[in-house]
Formats: sequence, C-alpha cells, structure tokens
Amino acid sequence: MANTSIEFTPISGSLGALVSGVDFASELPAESVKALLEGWLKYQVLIFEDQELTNQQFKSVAHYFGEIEIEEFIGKIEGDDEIEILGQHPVQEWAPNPCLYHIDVSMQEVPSKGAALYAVEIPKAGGDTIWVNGYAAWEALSDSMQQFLLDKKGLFSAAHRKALDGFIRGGQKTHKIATAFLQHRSEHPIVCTHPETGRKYLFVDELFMHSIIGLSFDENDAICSFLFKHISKPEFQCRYKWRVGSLAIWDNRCTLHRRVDDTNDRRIMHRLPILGDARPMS
Ligand SMILES: O=C(O)CCC(=O)C(=O)O
Ligand SMILES: [Fe+2]
Repeated sequence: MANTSIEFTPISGSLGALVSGVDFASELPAESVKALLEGWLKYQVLIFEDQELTNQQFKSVAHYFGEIEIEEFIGKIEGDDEIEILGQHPVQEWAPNPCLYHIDVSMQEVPSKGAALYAVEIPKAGGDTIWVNGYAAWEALSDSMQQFLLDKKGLFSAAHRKALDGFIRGGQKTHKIATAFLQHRSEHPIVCTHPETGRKYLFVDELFMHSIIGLSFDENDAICSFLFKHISKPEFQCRYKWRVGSLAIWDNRCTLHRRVDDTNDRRIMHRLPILGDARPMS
C-alpha cells in the first residue's frame, strides 16, 4: 500500500482520530511522517486499526513520534528491553491505578511526550480507554477560574493516597516499583502551553497531582475536587473500544487518559512510552 492517501476520521467531537492509508510494513516517506505528526498535534490521539506489527515495526512506528523511554518499573515482553506489557505481569496490580484520569509519569520533571499502546488480546466487551482533551478542558473554564489558575503550580508525586493505593495493598512485593515511583516529585504549572501548537491546556491529574501549591489543605480539597470533576466531563473525551491489532498513540502533553475497569477478561497490551523532551511550561 502506498502512503500517499493518509486520512484522519475523528472518533469524537473533541479529540482522537482513526488513521487510514498508512502502511507500516516499510519505512514511511518523510511527507507521510510529516502528515502523521501534524495529525497528531491536531487530533492528540491517533488510532491505526488492523495492524500486524512485528516488535521491530512497533518500535519504528513509535520512533516517528520521538525517542523510546525506558521505564524500569514496568515489566517488558520476553526478550525485549523496551516493549512493555500491560495486563499480564503481576507488577500491574501494584502499580498506580491506570483507571484514574492521569498524565503518564506526571511526577517526573519531564513527563513522557506520548505513548503507544498496541492491542494484542482484548476482552469481548469492556476494557476501553478514554482520553481527555486538555485544551478543551482549559477553554471551557470561566474567565475568573482561568485567571485564578494561570499562575498556580501543582505538586506532582506518587506519595499520596490515590497513587499509593496499589503499593500499600501489594506490601513488601512492591518495594522496587514503589521506590522507582517515589523518587520523583515535581512542580508543574497547572496551565501549560504546548511547545508545538502554542495552545494552552489544563495540566491536572487525578492520580499524581497531590495539591496546588499555595492553597491550604481545605482549599485544595475543594479546588482539586472541582478540577477532577471538570476534566472527567464526556464533552472533553473520546472513548475507544479496542480491537486486536489496534495501535493508539497519544500526545501525553495535552491529554489525560484512563482505562475502563469493567471486565475481568484477559487484556494484553504492548506499550512504548515516548521520551519527553521538555518540562511542561506555562
Ligand atoms: O490500558 C489502558 O487502557 C491505559 C493504560 C495506561 O494508562 C497507559 O498505558 O499509560
Ligand atoms: Fe497511562
């Protein structure tokens, strides 16, 4: 298949698009990569269905979007030191819960730029993923709330109740992963500007955002509850029902995501995080 007719079909009114007309079997020409990257900035989440990717091809696709990040705390597929596996390795139960809206590794000074998930085995129904448009969440706030948030910074860490939950339930077994997560603690602006689009987005996260700096405990309770409720509105979302062979790549700078935990069926995903290249900036 030639890569001459790339098409994007939105999957919601807010973000996310199915991409057709791309064949990852051979290296993409520069103009196709450019079209994909432009589509990524526009739609924030790209989904390619019916893929049959080798591990090497999966890595090559991720490479079009950036360098691969090595996260030592997530288990890898056998014989590979980059491709992560979700849904099988026991470390999953002990990790911070991906069913809360989050920005990947937002407690790092430089969070991932993006991530790619490739569906290997999926439930008959359930186990969807939801992504949230951080631009839309920002733009929907009132002028007064925007003014209030503009100069605020958030404190991001895995050392608070929601993020610690898996570690506490896992006890001693979680020592390594807990240590890896807990060594990070970062301050980021709550309102960030995307380095490539120049657009503002809301950078708040239910899993790792501990508090807004400068507010009291009670004030944080109220404002953070409001923000977490705000970012979970369906108007800012797309929701994808996985098929075997679907590949999703999201921009982790201006989106949040969560898994929907509504099935006990096996769900195996391969994953490649894309290394961040800059701190979130206001
Ligand atoms: O499994 C999913 O749907 C999402 C998991 C997740 O949070 C991630 O891959 O970063
Ligand atoms: Fe995630």
